[in-house]
Amino acid sequence: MNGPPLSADQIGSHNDRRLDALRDEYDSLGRALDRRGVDIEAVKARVAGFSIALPSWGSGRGGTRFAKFPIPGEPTDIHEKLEDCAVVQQLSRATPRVSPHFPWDKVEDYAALRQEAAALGLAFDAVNSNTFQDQPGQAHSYRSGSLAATDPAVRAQAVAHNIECIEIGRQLGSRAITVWVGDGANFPGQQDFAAALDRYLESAAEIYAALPDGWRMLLEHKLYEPAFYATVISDWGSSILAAQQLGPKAQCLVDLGHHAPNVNIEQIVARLHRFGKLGGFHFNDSKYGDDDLDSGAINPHQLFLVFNELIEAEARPRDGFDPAYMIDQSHNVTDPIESMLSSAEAIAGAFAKAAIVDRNALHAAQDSNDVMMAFQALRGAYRTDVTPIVEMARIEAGGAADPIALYRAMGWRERKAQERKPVGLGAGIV
Ligand code: PSV
Ligand code: MN
Repeated sequence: MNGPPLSADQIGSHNDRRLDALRDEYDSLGRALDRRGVDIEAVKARVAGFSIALPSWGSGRGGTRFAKFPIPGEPTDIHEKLEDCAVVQQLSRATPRVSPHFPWDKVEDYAALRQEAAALGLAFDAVNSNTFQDQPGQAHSYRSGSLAATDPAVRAQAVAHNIECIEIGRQLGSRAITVWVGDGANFPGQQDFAAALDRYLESAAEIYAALPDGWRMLLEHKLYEPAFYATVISDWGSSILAAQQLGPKAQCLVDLGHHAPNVNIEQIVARLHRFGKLGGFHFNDSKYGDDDLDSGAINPHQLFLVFNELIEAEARPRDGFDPAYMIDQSHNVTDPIESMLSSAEAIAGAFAKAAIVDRNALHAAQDSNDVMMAFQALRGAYRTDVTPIVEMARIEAGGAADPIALYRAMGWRERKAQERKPVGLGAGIV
């Protein structure tokens, strides 16, 4: 069984070259924050305690519906995906869990897979079901929907698949299932909106009933795609209504790319939390639609504002506030390991910025309707370069000062290009 891909020495000697300069930058930032009444050590401790799950599917090159351009050495199965995720975790120390997707990640022996992950320094996060594609040998097609299909046999098959995912997740040590369905319509008149939602709710209740103790069912909404006229769980409103009807173990998952352009996602976060239904996140970024670009690449300010709401929520927890943070990106033009390293850093940075917001000043300004000072409380934190905090937390946890530089220097992908079989051409949204 493989151990972690890098040795402590490799990381240590990389870090040694950077430590003096980093200490200087960290101390200088510490003094600046101290003048603002912020204890840098306390912020660093919060950053050290923050983690995000990696999507198993994000370790391969994604594609658009036009094409996929694989790179030599990309992973071809869950074992190789875990190896790559272990590289990300070792270098970033912010991504200790992997969120698997079935049937993409199916194996014979899940107890062995769990051990394999543990030997690589990884555990498993929420399992994801897939009823948006047909699989070879499958009895019924999902071409006309899955959990909301009109054909009861299709619905039964989709429910059974989700229950199988829960069973696999149980063996992997996972505590949640994320359910996203593409069910919807491409044409006006195609679907009876009310009946489709009824069918979805009935199927979802069967999955809910199979949840083991301590498990959550995360409902992921998405405005459109693959259905281009109407989607059954299209928005946070449909999602929270469904979660409320299902019961306390059902919560909503917010994928940042699954909303109409310009929608105020941070407000959605606050609303879902208000009703104890904020279950998790799929982090990514977008310019136009569900672009699945790297977190913080397009709109880092939005990411900061989302974390600002999360920090508010953390201070005022409702119903065991414990969101599952995950990345969900499609790396079409970059090395997926580099994208995940860059995204983990961007997400941790947004969290750190939100953690240094002067909450007293913000709340006082809000209460006295001092608009400019409320805005300045956020602005002051957002314009602070928190890189030394994130870097110091990472190094102290055993990670690399410059994860992408060390990743390139270790020649991982080149080595894997010799060892792994090439993946095929083709198109695909993942
Ligand atoms: C759908 O677009 C989605 O965001 C869901 O989370 C899927 O499970 C994932 O992408 C995989 O492609
Ligand atoms: Mn998603």
